[in-house]
Amino acid sequence: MSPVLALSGGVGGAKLALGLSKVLEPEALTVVANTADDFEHLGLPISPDLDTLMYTLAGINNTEQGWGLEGESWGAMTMLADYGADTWFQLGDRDLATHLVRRQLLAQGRNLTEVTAQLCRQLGVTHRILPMSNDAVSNRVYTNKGELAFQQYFVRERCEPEITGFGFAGIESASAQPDFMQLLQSPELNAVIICPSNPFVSVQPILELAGVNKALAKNQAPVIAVSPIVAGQAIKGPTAKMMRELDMPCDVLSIARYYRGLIDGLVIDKADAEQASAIEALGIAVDVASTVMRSLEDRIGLATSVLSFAEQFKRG
Ligand code: FO1
Repeated sequence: MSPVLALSGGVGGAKLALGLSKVLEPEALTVVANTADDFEHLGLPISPDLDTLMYTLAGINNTEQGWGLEGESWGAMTMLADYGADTWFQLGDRDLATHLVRRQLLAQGRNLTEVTAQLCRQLGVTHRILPMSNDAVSNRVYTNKGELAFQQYFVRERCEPEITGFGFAGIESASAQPDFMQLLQSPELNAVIICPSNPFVSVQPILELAGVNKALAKNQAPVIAVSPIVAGQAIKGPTAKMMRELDMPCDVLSIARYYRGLIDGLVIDKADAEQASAIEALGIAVDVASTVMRSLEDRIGLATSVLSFAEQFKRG
């Protein structure tokens, strides 16, 4: 079965990745996770998007919170607060175990790909989840309160500062994960799906890794994005707020313009159908679908519809 490559951030991307994992065999799907949100906290290596994908595909994610694990307890955080330690970034007791194991494996000299593969194996995740790179890349958010690391902006400052731009520290010297690169260069690749993740801080770092854009352009496989914006709103997270602050109209046409030159097709929600012809005028094909994923059926339905849209671009 020809492989499909999904590029994903956290929550929204993981929902579609779960849908894709229900309709594609493990050997037919590779999910590449943004790791530019990663940072070190309390001496532990935090990989939010990798963990959100891993927990979601394992069926143990916290669906209400959007991140972390279901059935979590917070004893360690309470004790940390008693010590007067940093608690602005919350790690539940079970989640802490993931980070302790990741810390230990990295300290033994394994790279992030190997560590992720081991954690996934032990959680019974059979589809391949890869970090975009084994090297450290760090999202920098430029704001009216100065430059912030991503989690400082997102969690500590609750996305309140006004955005002026983004940077990706370490991107010039980081290499794209080798299996990801190999797949991008493979003539067997069937489709690339850009999940409905934040274009600026989740998808862009993946695209900016050396060689990725070039390989995407060269590969015959269609590149299909799913809009993270529905009816002028982001389903979750700060995408809509960022667009407004960057003076971009908060709509699907702006998403199309952002990905112009990269994507062959854009999947938009039924609520945005009236913008389809303006997007098509940019030379981007449009599929109108139900993109709001509330249930597992919604996730599977969107995955199925994205895959059949991609089929239409089959060349030769
Ligand atoms: N998001 C929060 O809003 N508050 C938190 O305390 C928090 C802790 C956390 C711990 C582990 C993890 O994997 C993710 C965590 N997240 C938390 C989510 C995360 O910061 C964001 O969802 C992503 O970085 C955005 O993609």
